[in-house]
Amino acid sequence: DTTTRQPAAQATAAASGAAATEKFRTLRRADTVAAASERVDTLASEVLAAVHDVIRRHQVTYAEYEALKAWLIQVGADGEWPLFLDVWVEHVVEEVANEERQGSKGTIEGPYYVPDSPAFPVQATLPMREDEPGTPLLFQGRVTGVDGTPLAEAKVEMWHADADGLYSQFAPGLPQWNLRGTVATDAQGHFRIHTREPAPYQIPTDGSCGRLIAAAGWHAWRPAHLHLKVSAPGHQLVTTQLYFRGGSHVEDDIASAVKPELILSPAPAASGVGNEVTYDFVLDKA
Ligand code: MBD
Ligand code: FE
Repeated sequence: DTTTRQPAAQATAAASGAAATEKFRTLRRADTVAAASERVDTLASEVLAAVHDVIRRHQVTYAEYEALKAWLIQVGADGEWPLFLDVWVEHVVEEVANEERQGSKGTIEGPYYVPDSPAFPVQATLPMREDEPGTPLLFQGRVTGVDGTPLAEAKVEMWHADADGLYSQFAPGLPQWNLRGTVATDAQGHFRIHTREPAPYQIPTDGSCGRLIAAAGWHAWRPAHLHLKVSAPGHQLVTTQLYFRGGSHVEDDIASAVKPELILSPAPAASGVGNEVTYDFVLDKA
């Protein structure tokens, strides 16, 4: 009975935030922009002007200004800048970045990606505990180019939360690579991944992001989702997420990262065990 099962240890905002901040520091792309000073001037000036405008229009008080200062300081102390930015800002960056793409839709990466997960051939079961909870899910499909050519040397990287909504390496007590793996396609571009259906994800309620959500009267939930990065030589990598039709918060994701093309409708598996779903990826040329 998964509904009464407790996580092995309590996941705290400070612990998952610190892990996400540390991962970002060590893993972020080395090609970080050496921005022209004009660009910095334009963007910084406009962001500040937008803040000034809000203060004037809403007659922001000194008490409110100091509450903001205290909150911003605490976001850093909790290590929650990756969470804050990926939940409330990244979706627009992704929209702008991938406007021109013809192939599969992408969406935000979020704070919990870790590169170099264990690699598997065509048919794989993601690393998981012996008694891994959740409905078994067979996720299978094909990777092609925009012109329909099967992509034989494609990589399908998947990572997702467990049935308690927890991510390995960001919550205590989980094996390092739990529910994270990289699967290769066969000569026809096919892949098959056995995993467990994830649970919806709740933003930690005990950190700064949780305090903002509570103070504003918002909810703290993302719908259950599978994260993916799909890539192939000579093609653009797609970072995406897939959701489950009818699942909680598919219609009101706190991170605004759901698109209609990204909703799966799994059916009972032919094997009789759990569910299965087919989803094909189309990659643009590099
Ligand atoms: C997640 O699991 C996630 O995918 C995002 C974008 C933000 C917070 C938690
Ligand atoms: Fe996620």
